[in-house]
Amino acid sequence: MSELNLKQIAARLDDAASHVSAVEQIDPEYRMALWDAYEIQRLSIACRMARGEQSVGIKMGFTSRAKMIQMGVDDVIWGRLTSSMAITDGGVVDPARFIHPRVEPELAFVLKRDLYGGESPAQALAAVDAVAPALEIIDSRYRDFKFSLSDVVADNASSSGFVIGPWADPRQDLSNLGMVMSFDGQDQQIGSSAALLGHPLRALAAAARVAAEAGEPLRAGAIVMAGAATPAQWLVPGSYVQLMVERLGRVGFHVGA
Ligand code: 0L1
Ligand code: MG
Repeated sequence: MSELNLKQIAARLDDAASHVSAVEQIDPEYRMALWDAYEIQRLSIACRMARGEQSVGIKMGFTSRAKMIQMGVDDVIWGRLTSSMAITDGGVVDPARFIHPRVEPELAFVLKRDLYGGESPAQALAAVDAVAPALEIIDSRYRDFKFSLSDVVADNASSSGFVIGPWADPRQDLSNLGMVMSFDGQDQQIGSSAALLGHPLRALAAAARVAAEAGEPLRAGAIVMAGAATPAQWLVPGSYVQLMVERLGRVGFHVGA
């Protein structure tokens, strides 16, 4: 696909996100090469950077086996996090910012050292400053949340918002932490950190690999959203969304009415 075509599609997706307006799929027939889809993602995030947003890290998607099987893929996908996607813990999120938002329970890491890709999970841990409970708001820019693999990659892996709770020492057993996401105190999804590629540190090592492969290795200070422990839930206007992670604590946000 020509650079001009890729740029046009990137601008269309950026426009859909910034004007909160759904668009048709770009690759309904599954014909687009994945590297073209990642180039569209890069170009569409570049539009945000040109408006003053900063890169703050990356998000991992399809980190659970169940979601990989559902999508017919055998690797993770990833997207870029920018400063405007950050939501304060306990803050209010205006649902009008999104087309059809969903939320999913995750863990986040922040790095104290660069990662270059190829690290083992234990080596990746040595570069981590802290770990935290986190919630990701995903919002596909495609009509009816319907997409192919390259569609969703081009659309920044549906990344739209993230909320990070209290940072904790990462040198503890993260392998099987209970995670409960509730709306107004009612449990919605119950899972375990083991859903993240079997261990959240594997998701972190995978993040280091994909970022390095893209020529953008993860730097000290970068945030990594490590992937969802359960299926996502539609946001309910007026509700309070909370995630409780065993030993790590709570994170949450209010959804405006
Ligand atoms: O796990 C993820 O964050 C992938 C999000 C992309 C797929 C979706 O929108 O459900
Ligand atoms: Mg996610």
